Amino acid sequence: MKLDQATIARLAEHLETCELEARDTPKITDEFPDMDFEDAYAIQDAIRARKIARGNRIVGLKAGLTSHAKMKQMGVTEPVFGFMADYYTVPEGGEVKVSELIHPKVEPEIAFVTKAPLKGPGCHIGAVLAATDFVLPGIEVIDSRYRDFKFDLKSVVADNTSAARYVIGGMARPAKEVDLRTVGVVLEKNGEPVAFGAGAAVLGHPAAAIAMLANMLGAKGEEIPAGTLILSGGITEAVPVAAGDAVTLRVQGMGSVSLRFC
Ligand code: 0L1
Ligand code: MG
Repeated sequence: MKLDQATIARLAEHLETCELEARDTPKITDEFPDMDFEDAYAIQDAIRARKIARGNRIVGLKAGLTSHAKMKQMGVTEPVFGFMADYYTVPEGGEVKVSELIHPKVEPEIAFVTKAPLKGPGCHIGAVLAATDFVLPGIEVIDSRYRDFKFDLKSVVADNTSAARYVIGGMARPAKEVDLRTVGVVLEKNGEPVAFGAGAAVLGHPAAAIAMLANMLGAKGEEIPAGTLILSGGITEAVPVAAGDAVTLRVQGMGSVSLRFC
């Protein structure tokens, strides 16, 4: 680690305040170019601890930047991992207040819910499928706290991977009954299809993103507990949204899920 505890705490407070006040900021590596990934995840953990101390619950985990489309869109080369707090949750068909966000975008995802713990190292797609209770469609609303969505991987990890809101819904299906590589998704904005893809866009198989998360946590002596909701990452590039927009995700064989922006 390159940063001391006081700096980690200060950066966590800064980034979380930007989130809560919907204010943007330059990326933190401008000030701390030598910070490493351990520092970045320590800042994310400190943000999580601040929320828990305030009475929020952590209701899920996420993988981000898991598709080539997203990596190309953001100019990065590796996946990242974050968490979902209780107030990020939007009910199916519910509203997201744009005034609470900076510059939201939506992305189509496959959500996993586990029924057994997953622990790395050595976690693989087979272990993930065996430990998955069901999968279902999810829309993630991302909202980087960095000005103009301009960041590098360490800055985005510290910023809890731009996590902001999410909705899950549609039809929950046992993972073994769906070919998650060929499953097709259509993202619609105001009734118009705006992005299309198939599950294989996520690291060849969305379960591979969950295995990567288990392996990353395993390296720290942690595991994904049974009953965890995990968003496996955007299948397409992210689509900007504004007040008045209605977004629907249709996933082949799994129904649809929607939200609105007001
Ligand atoms: O969930 C995601 O893929 C987002 C990861 C962070 C990068 C971004 O803000 O696009
Ligand atoms: Mg995402």
